[in-house]
Order: sequence, then structure tokens, then C-alpha cells
Amino acid sequence: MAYQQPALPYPENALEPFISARTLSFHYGKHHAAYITNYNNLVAGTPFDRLSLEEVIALAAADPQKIAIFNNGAQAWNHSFYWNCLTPNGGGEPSGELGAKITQDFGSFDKFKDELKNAAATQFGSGWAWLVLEGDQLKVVKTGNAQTPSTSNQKPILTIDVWEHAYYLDYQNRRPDYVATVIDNLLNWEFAAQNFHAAQ
Ligand code: MN3
Repeated sequence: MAYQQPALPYPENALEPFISARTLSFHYGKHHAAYITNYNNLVAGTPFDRLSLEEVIALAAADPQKIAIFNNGAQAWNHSFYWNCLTPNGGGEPSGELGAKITQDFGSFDKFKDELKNAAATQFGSGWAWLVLEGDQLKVVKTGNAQTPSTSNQKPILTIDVWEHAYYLDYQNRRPDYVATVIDNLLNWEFAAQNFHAAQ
């Protein structure tokens, strides 16, 4: 079955002034859409066609001959997840069980933010910075290119896309400014809390 691109959970201009409508237009409308088109073309007529995107990602990750399917499929999934990690009037600090677990595992919310910023800044080249649950521990990890935490037995809670196409129109080379702005103004802690609850 073809994977359908999920609708953006907000209008393209909803994240301004932090992420422009122009960036979202290219990022959602061109980059994400192209990964999905490529993925659907690659799996069409193969046994993967009958599996879910998540099932295909897990199988393709273990087979070097399926690298193109993995790259396009994982990028399709990573972006669908990323759109939900952002929300207008986001940012702030999570409360409830996720807020308490972040304090327990990182020492404080500020220490968690520093780790996330550091992971995003030090991911060399294209990739992603993540908050994940591994076992019963929250961790900050970074992945290169299309890599996604589910293939490392980590459950994604939150992510920030640090490919240049995510920020270059708005921030040019200033990736740390984009990451700090996203953390302070756009992170969707309600979505993260749902992921954390479901991951346990
Ligand atoms: Mn991207």
C-alpha cells in the first residue's frame, strides 16, 4: 500500500516568525513529498508493498541491498514525526510524568536542553537530534542522514531536523540559533508526553 503524506498539523505560516512559510513550503511540499514519492516507487510491486512503513523500515535497515528503500522510508517517517514535534506557541517545560522523568534522568530541564542543543550542533552534516526512551532511560541521541532510533531499540519521544533544508532559508549557517529557537518556542511537549506514555 502506498504511504500517504500526512497533512501538516498546522498551516504553513503557523510557525512564523521562527520557521517561515517559505521553509515549510519547500520542506513539507518538496523534500518530504519527494521522499514519499521515491519510497512508494521503490516498494511498488515488491513484497514490501503490503507492509506498513514501520515494518519496511525495520526490514530494510537490516539489508544493505535495501538502502534506498530504507533512506526514503525512514526520511518519510522522520518528517511525519517531526511535523508533530512542532506547534505554534510551543516550547516551555513539560509537566507531568515526562517532566519528572526528564528531571530524574538529566538532572534538570536546563541540562536536558543543553544536551539536546549539543547533539544538534555536533551532528556532523545532515541528520536529526532526538529525545528517546531506551529501556527505562530517557536519552538524547543524534542520527546521521536518514537514520532513525527505532532501528536501535530506542523509542522516539521528540526530534529536531538538523538537515540544512530545515533551517537554511531562515537561519543560513546558524544551526545553533535555529535549534535554540525551536526548543524555546516550538517544541510540542503535549505530543512528546503522548509518545512517552505510549512508550512505557
Ligand atoms: Mn528535513
